[in-house]
Amino acid sequence: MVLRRGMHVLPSKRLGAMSRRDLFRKATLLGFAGVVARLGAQETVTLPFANGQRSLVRYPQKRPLIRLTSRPPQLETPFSVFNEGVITPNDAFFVRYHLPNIPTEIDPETYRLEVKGTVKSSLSLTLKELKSDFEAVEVVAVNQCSGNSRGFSSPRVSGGQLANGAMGNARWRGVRLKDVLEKAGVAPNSKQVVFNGLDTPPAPQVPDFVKALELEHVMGGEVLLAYSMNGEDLPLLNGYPVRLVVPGYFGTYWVKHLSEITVLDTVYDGFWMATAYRIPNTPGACLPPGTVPKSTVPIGRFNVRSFLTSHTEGGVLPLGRPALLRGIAFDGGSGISEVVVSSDGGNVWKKAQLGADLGNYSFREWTLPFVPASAGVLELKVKATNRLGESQPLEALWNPAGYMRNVVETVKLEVTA
Ligand SMILES: Nc1nc2c(c(=O)[nH]1)N[C@H]1C(S)=C(S)[C@@H](COP(=O)(O)O)O[C@H]1N2
Ligand SMILES: [Mo]
Repeated sequence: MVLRRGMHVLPSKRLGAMSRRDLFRKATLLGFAGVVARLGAQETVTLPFANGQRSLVRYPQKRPLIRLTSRPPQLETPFSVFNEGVITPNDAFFVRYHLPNIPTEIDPETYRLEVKGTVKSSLSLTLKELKSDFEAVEVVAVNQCSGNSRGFSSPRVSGGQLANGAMGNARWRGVRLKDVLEKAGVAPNSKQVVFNGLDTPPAPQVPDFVKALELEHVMGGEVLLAYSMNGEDLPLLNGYPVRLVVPGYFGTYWVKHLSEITVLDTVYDGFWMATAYRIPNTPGACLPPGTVPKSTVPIGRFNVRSFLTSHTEGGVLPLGRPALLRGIAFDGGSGISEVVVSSDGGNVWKKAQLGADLGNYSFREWTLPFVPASAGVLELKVKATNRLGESQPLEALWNPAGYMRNVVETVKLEVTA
């Protein structure tokens, strides 16, 4: 068991004749066949809401992550990871699936990406062709699950009870979907592009996980077919060998193990577009708590969010001693223009300094020197504004799916004399 678990981290020079690909296959296969490895004595964490007890579990290519479910694997990133840097390491990146039948082994030689539907010529691309026949491009972009932070909804709502760790920021490398569609030749009157991956439903009556984007959105050129994440192959659980990257849009569109792209001249009406992942089409996508929406639209871009990462709830700061507050902010693609921090319940806001700009779709670091001036409870509030002037509400908005939470976060610390 221990040997198997360690296999995928052996240094490459000790591998002898085994190729990297052989190793990858073996590692993924053994990892999944060997049940999820326990970390010695089972470690647990408690997320800050009712029934928040979770186990930390270790999957292949991953460090210990917070388990929401195991079939399919749904793993949340421990929040402390977001203080390690603005790029989320591959082994710490969250994992979300809907269907229990996920691929546990993918052969990059036999993998094909089909492009079909209302196109002049259908394509069946190998991984090699995808990498060599189209221009490679990169984007640093946040992937965030629609249900990120759902566990904080009040009144509570059904769905995965996630804290703030169903998000991550990575440097994605791949090719433009636009370029691939141009090679296939999109027929006039085409409307949408539909995406399917290699995971499959457990029974015929369960809808396959299939998503759609507007053709116009795709032809803007920002949507990528990504084969690399932070300079490495995608981890299996994050979509190896190819996933869709839809900068600024919620993770639901970022289809993993992408195998089929279909251009349609109609609007796709499958379950995961027509029924699931929809938000009320009200301002802020919110409703009075406990009510149901009159009409809905598919979820789209992120709203503005910001977090304090350097200090966590319940932490202690010594009175009069200079501290450096640090955190991250992001939005749906216009870019963060300002982050402010309040230590007096939202009366006075101090402007933080913004860190390196890795592009409008990335986490943006912020820092603020701070000297605690009085002993006792200290409440820090963080609020970001984007270049469109959009910001965050002081009171949490509510909708029945617990989507798009972006309240100004408050972290309570203790200042000791
Ligand atoms: N094939 C496939 N792709 C998928 C999903 C899925 O269930 N199957 N879930 C989507 C959802 S809802 C999210 S939030 C992201 C999560 O990406 P990650 O698992 O790499 O963090 O994957 C998306 N892509
Ligand atoms: Mo999601």
